[in-house]
Amino acid sequence: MTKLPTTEAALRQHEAEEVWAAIGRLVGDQDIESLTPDEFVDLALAATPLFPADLRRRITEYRRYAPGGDVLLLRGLLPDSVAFPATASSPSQQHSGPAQRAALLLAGVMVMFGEPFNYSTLYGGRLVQNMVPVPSMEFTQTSQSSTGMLDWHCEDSFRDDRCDYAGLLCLRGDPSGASMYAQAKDVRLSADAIATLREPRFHVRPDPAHVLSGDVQMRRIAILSGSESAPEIAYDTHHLAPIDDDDLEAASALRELGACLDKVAASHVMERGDLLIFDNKRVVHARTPFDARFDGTDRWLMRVMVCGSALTFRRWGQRVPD
Ligand SMILES: O=C(O)CCC(=O)C(=O)O
Ligand SMILES: [Fe+2]
Repeated sequence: MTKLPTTEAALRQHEAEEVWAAIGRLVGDQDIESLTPDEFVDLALAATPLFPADLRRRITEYRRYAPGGDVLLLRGLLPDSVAFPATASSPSQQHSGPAQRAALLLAGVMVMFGEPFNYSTLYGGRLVQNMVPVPSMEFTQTSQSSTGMLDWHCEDSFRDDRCDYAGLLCLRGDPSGASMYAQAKDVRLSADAIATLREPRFHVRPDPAHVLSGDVQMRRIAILSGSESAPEIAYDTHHLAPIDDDDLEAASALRELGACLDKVAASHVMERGDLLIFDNKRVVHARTPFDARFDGTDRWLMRVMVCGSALTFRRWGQRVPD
């Protein structure tokens, strides 16, 4: 397994303490859960200047040219002294106390990438979702899984307005649950396979984490697109297939791609205070199995998805589109 393709930046403990205290002052005695999604993001915008200038500079650099790779790892964001409540028991569980402050901290970083959003069909439309194990979901292909591998996917490939970036903040780690990443620009395949993957010969089924009413049409897509130096990718191990069952060339190119992703994969075990941001158009990700205890001490990540395009955001006309 190769090293994570990333620029890494870390806050020192005293910087993390200062940011945490300043965010505490910003929150005051407000219950963040009572804010509308837009009010919450306005508060997150007020949190942005509280981060050290070097961290903000790294983010700008990453957004422009991603010099260190398409994954950005920021570390040490949560001071050691903070005690978090029991791990949330569902993706849409509300936050209390220090978990509210962590959610705002995460949003305060993510708002530097664009507009935080969620779909109304996903985890109650909450802007800050919990990636936590849920009983009886151990082997699903959703963030609620644990004992089973969460296989290669991009967030919401079935939507053409899928997020540009996603950020995962670790409140509680698990030594066996590794986050895995593969960059589209590292994919090496035969010229024929690449050409096939660049054609719209595939379609993708909705992600099972979404609660959808009625039949949603499978989206017709090319797997690879964009420039050769910074190619984009839409991929999902389980929900993607050639449109035509007889298209053996497309099926074979997909298989080759899957094997190549395994080869170029990098992994990182998230530790408390890590914030991992990935480019959802240029990176495919996965998570290795881990054991869930369901006793409040399980792995707990918070996620915020971001729309980096003001144009797309205006088209939605709301922060939680359908
Ligand atoms: O838990 C992780 O590391 C990633 C989770 C994830 O990819 C998802 O929920 O879509
Ligand atoms: Fe994911």
